[in-house]
Amino acid sequence: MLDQQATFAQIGDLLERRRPGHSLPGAFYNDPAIFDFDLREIFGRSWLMVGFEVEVAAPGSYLALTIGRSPIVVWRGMDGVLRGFFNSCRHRGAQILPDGCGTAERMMCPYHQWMYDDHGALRGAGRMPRDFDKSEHGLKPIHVRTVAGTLYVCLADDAPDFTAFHDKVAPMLAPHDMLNAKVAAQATLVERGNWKLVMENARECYHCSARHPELSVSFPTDARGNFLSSERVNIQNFQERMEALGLPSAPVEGAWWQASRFALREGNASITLDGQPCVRKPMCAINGGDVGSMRWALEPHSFCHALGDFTFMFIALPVAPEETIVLAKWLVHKDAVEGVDYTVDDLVNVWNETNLQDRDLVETNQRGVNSLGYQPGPYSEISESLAIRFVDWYAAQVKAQIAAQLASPI
Ligand code: 3BY
Ligand code: FES
Ligand code: FE
Repeated sequence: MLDQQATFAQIGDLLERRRPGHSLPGAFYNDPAIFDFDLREIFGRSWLMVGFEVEVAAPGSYLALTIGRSPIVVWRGMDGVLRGFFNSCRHRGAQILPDGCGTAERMMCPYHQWMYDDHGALRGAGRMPRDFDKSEHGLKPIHVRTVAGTLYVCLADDAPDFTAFHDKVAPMLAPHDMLNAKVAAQATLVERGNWKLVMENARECYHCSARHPELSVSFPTDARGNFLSSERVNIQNFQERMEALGLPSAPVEGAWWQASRFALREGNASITLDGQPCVRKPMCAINGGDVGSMRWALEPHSFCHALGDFTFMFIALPVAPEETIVLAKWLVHKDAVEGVDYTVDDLVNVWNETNLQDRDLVETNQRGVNSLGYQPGPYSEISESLAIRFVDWYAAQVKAQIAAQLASPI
């Protein structure tokens, strides 16, 4: 405890001395103690996007993935109710289901075959004493919520309030009909960089025109940091036009989330190699599927784009101080037939290329911030406003958690 308090005090002190509007002191990008802190206090307390409700549509279907060092599972019970659990056995802690999607009416631990039902209750535990109380050894629950077919979890006992995010964003996502969709492709990328470098990079388009030629065809890479104003596109007109079509579009945000519909470059209706839709059966058919991009993003780890023809999800999952997994998913209309209405190559092309290009940039950034010569540098207020928003949010979270922990009795 003393050690932990000393570490907290050091982290707090380092943050106190950071220069506003500048990248973080180097330790925030490579120090193991700060990484542990991030897993516990940031990823352990925030709402995190994990995928789409269609991945857990049928009774018994589950989605298992590892957040930091915590395997979790979102599981639809046989009664149709979605529940979430730590995917760790209550015997000696083994991970029960492997990461991925599947279907199970019960969950059996592969180690000593303890058996749990779809409510997380322990039903079978062989060779335990007569008075062993199974009811004391159910799976530990986590919070699960959905918003218009998108899926979120929070591992904390007390989750941050979800209401405003849900209520404001649900009507914006609803026209994209994500409950009548399917995951058409997924990609996992291992990046040799701290998760904050992954996210800072994901939160700015300062580098986009130079480094993302494919994305730059359709994406307003010249726009200001929040994509809401640009010399080329009159965003106000665009949003008014979209609202008139019944698509809520105006920017909304809370401390840990943001959402808005923004215009693609003139003449483009999707984020594809030629800027034209690549799925013949649209998810949102309004205006012929030409509806710009409905973007939503959560601190600490995600951004998504819902276009007329597909939806793209990007989430960052920290693995080690200098290693992060980027998990990407592409959603299309459930009736779109591969090879007839779309090809996976066309669907994934731009974001796959973009993610690979970003991986290089993140790894390049990591090598430089590890240098003895690294000194925090200034963000561009015009082009990196969302990166500033991300580090400010992070710093505020860290400070709040440190204050709470240092104040709590030992
Ligand atoms: O946050 C976003 O939506 C985008 C996607 C490309 C780069 N990044 C700023
Ligand atoms: Fe799961 Fe032993 S660790 S049954
Ligand atoms: Fe990028």
